[in-house]
Amino acid sequence: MNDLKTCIEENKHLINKHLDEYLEIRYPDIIWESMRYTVLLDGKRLRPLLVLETVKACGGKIENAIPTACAIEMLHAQSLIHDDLPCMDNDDLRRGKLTNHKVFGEAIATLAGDALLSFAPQVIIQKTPTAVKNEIILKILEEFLITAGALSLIGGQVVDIQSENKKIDKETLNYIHSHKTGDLIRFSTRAGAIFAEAPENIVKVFDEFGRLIGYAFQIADDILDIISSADELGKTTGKDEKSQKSTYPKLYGLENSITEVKNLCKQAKNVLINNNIATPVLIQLTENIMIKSEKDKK
Ligand code: GRG
Repeated sequence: MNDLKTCIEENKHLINKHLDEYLEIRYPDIIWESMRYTVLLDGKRLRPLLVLETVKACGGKIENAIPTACAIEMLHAQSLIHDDLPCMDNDDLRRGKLTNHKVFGEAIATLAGDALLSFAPQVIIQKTPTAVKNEIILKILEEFLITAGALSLIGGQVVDIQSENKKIDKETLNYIHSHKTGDLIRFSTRAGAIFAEAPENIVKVFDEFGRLIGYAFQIADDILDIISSADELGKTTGKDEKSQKSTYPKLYGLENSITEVKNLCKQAKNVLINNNIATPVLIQLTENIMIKSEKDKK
């Protein structure tokens, strides 16, 4: 089954089923309701899809990686909840609905993000099949915690916030993109290869593939912020310009940004093809990032 749309829908169904189960409501109900709210809203589930497709590409069993794929989606949802808070991007709309703090208030939304962050590693530990070696679980946990921390997502977000209303150089922009967005995508492809017990050189190939599409994904996201409507994206658009964010299109212009997305995606495809580990879904996913950034030309 190679059609990307079908694959995305099947993956969504599988991941949502497990997220719903893991996030059953306990006492106090309000925190679980708030956690569930953003996690279960209609997102693309791109990161879980990358985990599971990489497992398949490496010949592993997807059931071993489902808890980690869900934990990554929880971490992603946590970053969205906190990113939308008034003290950060101050947004009202996410995944086509009101943001978490608009529904539950700032205190519960902040705590829901915190709770997701500490619940996700518990899911990895408690729900990964016992057949998976402890050393793999430990490696995944280490990489999860690094990705969630100051060396990665938080570091990227901090530099992003500090760069508002400032002219920044290419290195700083690179730091923001690769840490704020790229690292979670990179961890998703790495995790897939690690669960499939792929040899170190193949883990490195998926690391590079994840790095390239992660970078392209953030540039494409910034392009879409300029060329799309809120209805199409399910989140407020034109925000980067309003808050004087340092983005690739701002620094290099729209046309150069589209060219850069194309170059990165071509490189990403070549990394898979040259190492004989390309699958139709991974290739189509990469092409999809490219196509999205070109939307304005149609
Ligand atoms: C990890 C403790 C901790 C804090 C997070 C707030 C923060 C620090 C980082 C912000 C990270 C962020 C929101 C980056 C933007 C990434 C991005 C392009 C999101 C959109 O992803 P999609 O398009 O969204 O996959 P859906 O809704 O489809 O999942």
